[in-house]
Amino acid sequence: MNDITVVPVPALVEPSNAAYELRADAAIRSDSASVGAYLAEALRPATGFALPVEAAHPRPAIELRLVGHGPDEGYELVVEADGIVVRARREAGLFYGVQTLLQLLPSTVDAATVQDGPWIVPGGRIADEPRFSYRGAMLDVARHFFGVEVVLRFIDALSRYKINVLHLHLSDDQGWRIAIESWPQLARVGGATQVGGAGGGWFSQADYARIVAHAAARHVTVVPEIDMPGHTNAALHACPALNDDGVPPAAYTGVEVGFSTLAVGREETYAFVRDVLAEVAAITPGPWLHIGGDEAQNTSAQDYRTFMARVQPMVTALGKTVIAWHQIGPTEREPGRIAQYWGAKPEPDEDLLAALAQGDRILLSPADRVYLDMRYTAETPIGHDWAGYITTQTAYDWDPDTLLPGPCDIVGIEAPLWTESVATAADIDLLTFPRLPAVAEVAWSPQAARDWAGFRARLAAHGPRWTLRGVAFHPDPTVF
Ligand code: IFG
Repeated sequence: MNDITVVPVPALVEPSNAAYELRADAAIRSDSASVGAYLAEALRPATGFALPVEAAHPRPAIELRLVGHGPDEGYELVVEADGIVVRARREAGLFYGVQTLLQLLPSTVDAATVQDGPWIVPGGRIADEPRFSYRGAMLDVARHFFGVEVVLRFIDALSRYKINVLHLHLSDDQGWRIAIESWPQLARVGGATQVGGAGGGWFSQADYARIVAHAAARHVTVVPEIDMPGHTNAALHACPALNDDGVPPAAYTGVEVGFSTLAVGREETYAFVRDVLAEVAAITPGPWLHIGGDEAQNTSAQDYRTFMARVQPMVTALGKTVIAWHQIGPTEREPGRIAQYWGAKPEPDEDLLAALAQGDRILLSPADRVYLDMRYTAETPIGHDWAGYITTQTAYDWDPDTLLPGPCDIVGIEAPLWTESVATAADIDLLTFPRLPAVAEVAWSPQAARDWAGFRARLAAHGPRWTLRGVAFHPDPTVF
């Protein structure tokens, strides 16, 4: 296990002189049917091996064992000449041990067709666990809509790097993207367009259930966001009753922000919010509902506080925990809420300071480090630059513990991809790879175990894997 190219880098690697060769007669024995099946399906195309998965086997090549001890998402991986064993307290740990194992095999294992072996795994022991429990990526499906298949592919890609949360930005000025049965016009009318005017779309609740199930099988929790009270033109356009004068604004297909607001003094607004949150909560098994709260520039500070004081308890009453952009900081605090910080240095941020003063837990999304819609350089054909350029090194070379002023309870890190300028799956790939694996390592690996020089050498070895998997990544010269 010398010079391994695993990303995120494991907490502890103890190389040995042994090695294991996976052969055609190999069998997998697994305490977890789902992780066993995942591993077999990941190995079969490139090896061409049958790789039966069995609950009991006299001499399995690979064994996935659930044991009654160890850290929540941690695992131990031991590779010896006569076999490989992954041990974990939970299935998620087995899944993460499998991701590491796949990265210990030659990169050709990621091919969709049979490749030549030998399939050698270097020997040794890895003991690993994550630094942060919330390791997320966000996909904005509101500015440009992306169908289920694109979202499932995004989940496949991020789960290989032990990312365990997918935040879906489901509503904004340009589009409403989740069907709400009690307000059918929301998606039908509010989802009819997108940035630029052509196209649009939305998820039926069955589509959303497919996304949730695919994510769960890869130990990814879905966090739905209904952005309020700002970023609401699509809802206002779709529902005349939400507008104070009953006259809906036109559909918006531009890229400005901050101009829309729900009518805070109108009772229909709270009936709308209650119905929407109830339906979204009912189809979301995860613990969190994201209620947005950013850029409510057309909502007075008092109205914003009034709105949030009424809406946050609705989330709690649904048995969920509030996540909101850190502008929520000054409002009445809801127990357990998470403020998602998206500031960029060096602005002193009153809302963040208020969130910290209230004891909010913090989800870090520093825009000048992890906003995947930022260009890499001035030459990047799509993306923004308001938070600066973000190369893979910029995304990697920082310490979450020293980012914010003063002590705070950091739940983890999330890399948002806003899609004003992102229209295709190839655009998603270009901005996401290689920077999301960099953020994944910041969120998973011990600070002391990681450094840019070592990371870039390891990450460069992932280029061939992405090519084999059809990921149209950016060949960032700071990496390759
Ligand atoms: N800020 C807005 C997003 C998006 C983004 C693009 C947040 C929380 C700029 N809000 O980021 O809607 O427009 O970089």
